Amino acid sequence: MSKSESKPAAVDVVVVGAGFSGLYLIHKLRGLGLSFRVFEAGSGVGGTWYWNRYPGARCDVESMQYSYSWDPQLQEEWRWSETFAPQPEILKYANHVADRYDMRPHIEFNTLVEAAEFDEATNRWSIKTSQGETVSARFCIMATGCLSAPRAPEIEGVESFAGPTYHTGQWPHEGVDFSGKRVGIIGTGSSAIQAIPVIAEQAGHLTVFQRTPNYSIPARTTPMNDDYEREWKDNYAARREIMRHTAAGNFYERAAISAGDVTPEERQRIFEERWAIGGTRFMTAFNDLATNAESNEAAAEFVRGKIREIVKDKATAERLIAKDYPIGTKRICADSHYFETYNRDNVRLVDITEEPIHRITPTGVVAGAETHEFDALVYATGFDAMTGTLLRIDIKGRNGQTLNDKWEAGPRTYLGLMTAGFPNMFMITGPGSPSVLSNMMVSIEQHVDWVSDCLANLTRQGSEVIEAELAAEDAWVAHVNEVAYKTLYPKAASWYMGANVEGKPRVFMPYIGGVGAYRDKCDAIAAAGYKGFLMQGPRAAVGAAAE
Ligand code: FAD
Ligand code: N01
Repeated sequence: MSKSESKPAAVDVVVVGAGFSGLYLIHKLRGLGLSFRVFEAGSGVGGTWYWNRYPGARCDVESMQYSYSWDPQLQEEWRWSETFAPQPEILKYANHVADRYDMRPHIEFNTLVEAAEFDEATNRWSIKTSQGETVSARFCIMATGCLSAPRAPEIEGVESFAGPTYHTGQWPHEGVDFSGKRVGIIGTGSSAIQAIPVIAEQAGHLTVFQRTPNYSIPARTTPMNDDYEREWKDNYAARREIMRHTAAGNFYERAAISAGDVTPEERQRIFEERWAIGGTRFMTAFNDLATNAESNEAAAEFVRGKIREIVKDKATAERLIAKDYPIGTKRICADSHYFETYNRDNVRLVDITEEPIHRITPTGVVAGAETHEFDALVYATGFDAMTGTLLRIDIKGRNGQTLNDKWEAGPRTYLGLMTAGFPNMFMITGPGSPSVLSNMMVSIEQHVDWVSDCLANLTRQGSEVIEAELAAEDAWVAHVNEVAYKTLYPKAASWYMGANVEGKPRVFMPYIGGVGAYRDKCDAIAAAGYKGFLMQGPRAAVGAAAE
């Protein structure tokens, strides 16, 4: 008997994905006593940290903060080696959690969910997997991740390159030896900025193809200090609670003043202080860097000055400096010696706005008037973020409507948790929730807690179906938009806006109203009988009763 044959063909819940969202769901669903199955495309747990094994990959949220908070024992026992954990250690942590809580028997690995269809006659989802199985479930929870649909560059001849090619988001498990090799890397986002310094140390020569320069702050990761770790552990409960109610889910000092409230000298001093501390908390040096163009420009100019100081070749420095979008409106990067790497003799920057890539050939890349010959190519070209992974699944809701059709003009959700017309399908950190604008561990836990409380409620009520109301969804989409356009974020052609994928609608996808404020809204909606959600079932119509 095969593994899946020993599993029930009908369950209460199907979970798609075994990253940090899927693992926490296992813990919660077990607690609720519901029957469930978990499908994972990869051969192991960890999601992002399973797939993104490129050299230099690490967290840019402090290790003490980027971890689960749901078991005090776990957070007391686990020890991080550095202030910002490297990818192998985060993956080890995910595996530790899976083993410690005996989660693996619930997960079916190497199993891609290809399709999910809601049957209105039975109020159940029919979920098809790559193993040829169809599973029936009352609820389907998409724990599929926001950054889990990697994109290769759409460049003529991309398939023709004769040497090995590597996408940062699908890095080989056995690692890659670039020693002595001529390597080309396309992209200068967060992944590239982490990978470039490490690859440059190993490769014979590295050529970086940059389309848009990025702002990056030194991460300044250090070995974990015992006293620092102890202080965190002694205060974990209180700090975690504070984090849940902050703007971005982090325990960082956030200034209460505008950059315009201080003298230029004081502003410079504060930026210097943040630069010296390192990491993305640079963006909380003042309270209006995301909203006030002048304050933002002061921060951007400070970083430009740093790049000019670090990079010796003036022309290269100018090419590395972002000038036409506000700092932070494309995901701010955290690096370890990124700009310094351009001072190496074996590294060259090609600005493809000056020397466009014409095509990839079997031996290299033709850009401008030059042919660059390579032994290997790295695509650090990012993801079809937030919606890509969901839309790669053939999802059909009421009346056979596909999610692709419904989201043709951009994602539409209520709270980033559900989308009208697709009953009983939840998304963890879906578009319209703070997700990628936050410490995702905090947002993942909040969503998983909310969804499992909701399932417990439905079970208690005897309701079979929960569905977002269209009017509530429309109001939420309008709110998400309104809040976004009060900030500088829409000014950048970022993946937050869908701008990195040709033809993708330009909609600001995450909710920027803040992790704490968002949590309060979700809690208030649940307390009001799941306002804005319709519920149906043999015994209760909770949503209707609350009207
Ligand atoms: P994922 O980890 O993406 O897991 C989703 C899982 O679902 C994957 O394993 C995938 O294989 C599986 N899946 C998807 N579709 C299907 C399908 N159809 N069938 C079966 N399985 C499927 N966040 C931070 O807060 N701080 C950071 O420092 C940070 N660093 C990051 C660095 C990188 C390189 C990347 C790419 C992201 C980073 N993030 C960071 C965001 C990160 O994605 C989240 O922190 C978190 O790991 C997401 O967990 P998840 O379980 O929701 O999704
Ligand atoms: O992807 P990206 P990523 N020709 O989309 C370029 C998280 N993360 O994997 O900017 C040439 O940011 C593209 O250019 P442009 C984090 O949330 C976190 O680096 O579109 N270039 C860009 O430079 C992050 O934001 C960490 O003009 C092409 C790059 O490729 C998210 O994951 C580390 C191209 C893609 O950058 C995604 O990061 C890593 C083409 N055809 C990731 N297509 C932490 O440190 C694309 N590009 C926490």
